[in-house]
Amino acid sequence: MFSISLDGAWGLENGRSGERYRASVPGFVQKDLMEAGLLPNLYDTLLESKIEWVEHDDWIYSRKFRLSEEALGSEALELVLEGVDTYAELELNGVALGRTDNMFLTYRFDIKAAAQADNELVVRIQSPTATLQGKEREFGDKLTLWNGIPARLFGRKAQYGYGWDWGARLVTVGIHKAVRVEGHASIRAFQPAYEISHLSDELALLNVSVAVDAKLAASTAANFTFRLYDGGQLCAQTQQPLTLKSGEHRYCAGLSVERPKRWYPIGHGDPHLYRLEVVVEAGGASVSAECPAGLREVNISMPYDEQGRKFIIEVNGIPVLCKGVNWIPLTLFPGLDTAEDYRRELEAIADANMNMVRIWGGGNYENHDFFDLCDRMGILVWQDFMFACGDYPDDEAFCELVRREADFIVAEYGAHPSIALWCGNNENQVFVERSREKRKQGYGEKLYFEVLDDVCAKDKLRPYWPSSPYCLTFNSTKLEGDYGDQHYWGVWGGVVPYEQYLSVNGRFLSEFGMQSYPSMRIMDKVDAASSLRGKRFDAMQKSPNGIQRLLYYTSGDYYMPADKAGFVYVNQLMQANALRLGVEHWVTRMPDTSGALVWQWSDLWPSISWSIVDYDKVRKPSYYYMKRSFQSPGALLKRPPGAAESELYLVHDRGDFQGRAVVEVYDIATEAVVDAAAYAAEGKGHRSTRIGGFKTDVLNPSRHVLFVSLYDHSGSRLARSSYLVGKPHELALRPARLVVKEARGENGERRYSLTSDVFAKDVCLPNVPGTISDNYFDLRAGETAEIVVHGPMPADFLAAPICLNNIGTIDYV
Ligand code: BMA
Repeated sequence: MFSISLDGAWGLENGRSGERYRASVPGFVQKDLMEAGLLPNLYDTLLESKIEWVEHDDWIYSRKFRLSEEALGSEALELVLEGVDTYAELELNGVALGRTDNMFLTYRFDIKAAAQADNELVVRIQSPTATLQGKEREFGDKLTLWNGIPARLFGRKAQYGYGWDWGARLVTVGIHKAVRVEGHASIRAFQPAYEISHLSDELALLNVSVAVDAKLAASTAANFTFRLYDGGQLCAQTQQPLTLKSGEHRYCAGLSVERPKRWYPIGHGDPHLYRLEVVVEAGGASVSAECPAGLREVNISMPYDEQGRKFIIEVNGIPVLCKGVNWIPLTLFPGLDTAEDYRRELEAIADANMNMVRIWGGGNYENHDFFDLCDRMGILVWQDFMFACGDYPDDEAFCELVRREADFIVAEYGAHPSIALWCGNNENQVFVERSREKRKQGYGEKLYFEVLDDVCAKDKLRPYWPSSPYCLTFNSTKLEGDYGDQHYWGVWGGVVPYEQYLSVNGRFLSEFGMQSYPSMRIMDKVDAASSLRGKRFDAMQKSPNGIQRLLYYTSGDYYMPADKAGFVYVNQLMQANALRLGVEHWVTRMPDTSGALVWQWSDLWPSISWSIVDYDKVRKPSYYYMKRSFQSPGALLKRPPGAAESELYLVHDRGDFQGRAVVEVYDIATEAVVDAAAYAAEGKGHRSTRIGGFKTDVLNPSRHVLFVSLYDHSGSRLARSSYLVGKPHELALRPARLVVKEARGENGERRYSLTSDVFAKDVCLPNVPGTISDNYFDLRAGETAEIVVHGPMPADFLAAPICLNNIGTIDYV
């Protein structure tokens, strides 16, 4: 087999004006025009009206390429496009090859007849918006939605492109994945797969299979060899003579593995990976394919209890406390991410003591690089199908297109053990319910309960869950919280105080969030001179009444700072306070609550949003707060509303623990520990255990701060965090003199020791685009904290720590 890449420079023509440009493949028209300076860049937050014209035009991509005699002589010659966005007609040397209509699919066209030595390939992409609006008119019924325009619902194109409540409208047009010519023998093997029919410490029995496309006139005898490798070591093999039929079919065999090593998620064991290789020999040709293989069982356990039913994701029989984030695409240009881009994000996620990422249904299916990293790191993936926040059509053609997409996605990515479950959609159950009142089946119901359910039923490696959230029943979304997974948006969405989190007892919080401004790095790039009322900042806020809500929540926690940077600092801290309260409440409820996934991980443009890492990759305080709250084992303090006593919990989701916890009361007026209590921290199994209480109603919110530490049985400190008795504005902080000393580590990393003369609240190095070992922590007087900054820093980087003590405030509110 050979493969000739057609990636690189292509010609690009505007279908209306005939104007010509240079294009990059993989890429997008908008990206090329931005790079050529013909469209505003993404920090111009008023860009939407200046770029919209692109989505209303047709665009013609073209390129020439040569094929050798040998290439032309191969038995099968195919043009492979891993992704086209979205509606295109293809022509090779003037011969029509076919069309594309789903940006999530890979397309193959037989070019045996059309190919010659000198070739010209033309890809005519129709205006996505005109095409989708045409479909909308044809469908007739009016479909409802949140975010974007109704036309988006009719296409298999990343839904967020039409604008979301955290991102600009940028309706991409392009060839966004690799293009190549492939020549091969009359057979091609692809998408190897495995099912686990038995898994014990002694033995794993696998049903292995591979798809073969045979361009053969008649059935032919073939020999299949399936091999399982553990690193370089062959550990199981089976050979099977089978008869190849013409066309695309799947062929199976059995494989047994002695003393199998299981794949475990982070914190529960080694994420052991095997490699499955398949060789198919037929008629003198030999072709092969391979995939990762992870031996693990995943199921959703839903035992009944007094409240309803728990929702526990079990891996290899272990109940896992799922801690993590919701993932939206990394950029406004879906599909262009590299392994390096993913590595940076996933390492940061794992570093924050998280073990699950939910790929949200309004975005894009990420690629193998993403899942390979999750496989290797032991990160669990909750994978939505790409439907979000709306009524979806259910005519036959649309259902068929979705079936093809799901078949492809499940076969292409299903071998990755990190994918813990497939989920039908994001937040569409409420649309199903609502439309059921006027039609027999709700909009989209057929997709999530028939089409996707059918396809996923064939995947034996993981469960299928019809929607997120979903509470196991039709005719009510009210039970959400007692059954199934829950998106809780009373805080922010319902503008209730974030303390309300403490009364939310969902079984698996797959979404909840609080907004904040991005770092001053971004604010200054967008508009250094403007007040927060500036138009360019307004445009960054896509959520209705966003600025009012931010002021409401921020003023609940803090005095109003005198300047913009001060406001951004406390506003970000408010987000961290809110998320922390919710997360620690849910984590301490394990197993009654077994998941907390923060909405949302990162930003794909300079937005004011729920992200915990901003568009410049500056980690917000929430990132560091979540890292502490998710630490395992952990000791967390929870104060039920109005209670005299705070409850101390040991979180031992990773299994039995025995150690010691200490609660100290620190008086910031005298800079001394004035009270302390020690607790035996013991817990059995995978859960959280209440290990004691601590009287907090007698404490003074202006001067007392609680420090909670957890020690292992040998006395080493595993964790320490601090809690306030009241709100941060109640603390009588004094001006702090922060002293920073810099040293270079052996690997060039910068090490800083920070000290303060008085208790300092939320000490941080702000605006650092990258990795800091810790940030936004409290320092007692005279105490030293050492933090490490990794990676290259911008030239203007200055280690200038700040803390809440020194933020100037206005004096009348
Ligand atoms: C959730 C998500 C998104 C949205 C977010 C913030 O419900 O599913 O659709 O961006 O809320 O509003």
